[in-house]
Formats: sequence, C-alpha cells, structure tokens
Amino acid sequence: EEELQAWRDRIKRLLNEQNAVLVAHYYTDPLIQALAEETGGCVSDSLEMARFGAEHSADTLVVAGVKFMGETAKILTPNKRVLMPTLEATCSLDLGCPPDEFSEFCDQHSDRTVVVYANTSAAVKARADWVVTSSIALDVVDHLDAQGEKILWAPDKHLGGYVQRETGADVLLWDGSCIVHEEFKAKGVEDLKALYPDAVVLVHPESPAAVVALADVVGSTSQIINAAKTRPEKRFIVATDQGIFYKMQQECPDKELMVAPTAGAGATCRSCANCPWMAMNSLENLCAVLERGDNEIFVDAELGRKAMIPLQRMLDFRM
Ligand code: CIZ
Ligand code: SF4
Repeated sequence: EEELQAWRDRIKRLLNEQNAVLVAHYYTDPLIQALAEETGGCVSDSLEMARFGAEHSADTLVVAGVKFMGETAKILTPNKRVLMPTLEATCSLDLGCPPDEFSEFCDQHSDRTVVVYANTSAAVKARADWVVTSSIALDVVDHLDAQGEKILWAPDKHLGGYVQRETGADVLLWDGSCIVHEEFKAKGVEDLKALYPDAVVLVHPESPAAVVALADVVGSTSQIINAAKTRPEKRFIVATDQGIFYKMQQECPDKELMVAPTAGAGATCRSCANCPWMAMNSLENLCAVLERGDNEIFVDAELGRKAMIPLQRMLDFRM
C-alpha cells in the first residue's frame, strides 16, 4: 500500500511537471482509472477518450489502453505528444485486420461504403469511409442504410452481425473477433439467470450472437454503465471486460454486479473477461514512461491525414 502510494505520488508530480493528462479506458487496472479521475484526466470508452484528448489543452496525452487508442489520439492531435505505458498492448481485432489484405478486400467490393471499428490500425482507418465505436455503430449504419448505401464492415464479425440484424442494412462482414468477448457463453448466462431470475443481462455487442440474444440491454461500455445506473433492478449479469466493474460499482454502489460466465472458468479460458493487452498497463510502466519520455506514439503524417477524415466524421456525427 505504501509502495502504491509512492507510485501514485510520483505519477501525479510528473503529470503536473509535464503538463500531461492521463486518459484511461474502462478496461484498465482500477488503480490507473482512479488515478486518472484524481488528476483531472478521463476514464471512458474509446469514443470519449478520443474526444477528451482532442479537446484537452495539455501538451502531452498519456493514453492507458491499447495501441489503437494511442494512435487515434495522435491522428486527432498530431501536435501533441502522445505517450503510452506500453507499446506492446494491442488488440485481437487490430491484429486480425492486416492493412494490405483489408485494402484488397475493399478493392474487391468497391461498391460498398467502408465502415471500420475504432479498434483498427491507422492504415485500416485510412482506407475507410467511416470509423465508428460500438456506442454509435447502429446510428451510423442506420444513417447510411437510409441513403441506400451497402456496407463493408470490419473487423468485428459479432458487432457487425449485431448491427446487420438491428438495422437490416446490407452488411458484408470481415472475419475478426475480440478474444475477450468471444469467450462469453450463452449456456453460462442462462444457468446464472436461472439462479438469479431477477438479474438484468447487460451485453457488449462484441459478444457472440447467442449471448446477445439473452441480453436485456445490448450496448457499449458507457451504455452498459448507464443501464446499471438507471434501471430500477438491483442485480446485473454483465458480459464485458471485468475492468468495467470499477466504474460501474462507483456509479451504483448499492447494486450487485456479476460477470457473465466465460468458456473455461479456469482450464481453457485464455482471457477470462479480462483483456490481456489492457492488463499490460500498470502504475509502474505509467510512471516509467513519464520519467523516460519513451513509448511515444508516431503516425505517418500522410496516413494520419487520411485516417483523420473518417475519424472526424465519427466525432462530428450526431443523429
Ligand atoms: O472492447 C473494446 O476494446 C472496447 C469496448 C472499446 C471501446 O470502444 O471502448
Ligand atoms: Fe481488443 Fe477485445 Fe481487448 Fe478490447 S477487450 S482491446 S476489443 S482484445
């Protein structure tokens, strides 16, 4: 505990000295989320992280999350210094969508409007017409569908499938998935629901369709937190990364939150509702990056300018 306090004090001092602000995702270590709150930074989903970073006056953004979040920050604010506690933290969606293959796929379907999830590399975004996060995916695709556009969606097939079912749009899917959400099991959720029939099921749409089908509310991380806060029920089964419980419990201290069951519950579960890449962020490497100023994020200027167009469309989009 004393050691933790020492880390926190050092990080606070360094943030101050460098006019830096900490931007953390809901899936990171609760210690990092708490520190972001205490220091006037931001804890949120990837859409709000992008907005916050772009609007904040700090010279340096320290992005605690995964690589695409740091890249997005750099693309939106090329004149700011963007640091990340680790450069190793990637995402199975980003990894599963190599820019060259993706570009070829787009060429083969040039009649389609290209909509990519925020969880992608700068190069993939640069090839897209639109970038979306899970919180606005439905609205954006609805809007495009109403204009008669056919969609090419990448990379998450579960989120894309959900968007397709909900909007009825013509959506061609890239075959990618999130290793965390993919592990949630319908059978496990049904069994838990049988034990707690009063529980409300909250599901992130990166989960498999069978799990989404059991949901009372399907939504992004922010929407899931909001549902727990505003629904009158007391018990919730939550299918998303466990990191979200920090903020959720803070927002609704009187409610009981249960993580939805994953595949192995031990033996075969690789990620157990906890993203291994998000977990690479720690107070220790956060402190180190501020001290050394390494792990700076750079995005090729030409690529950045191209990726900025669909990203700006996302930020400007209002229904
Ligand atoms: O699964 C993720 O990485 C999410 C939910 C990102 C986001 O949009 O906040
Ligand atoms: Fe990627 Fe899934 Fe981790 Fe989010 S939780 S960063 S989608 S692997």
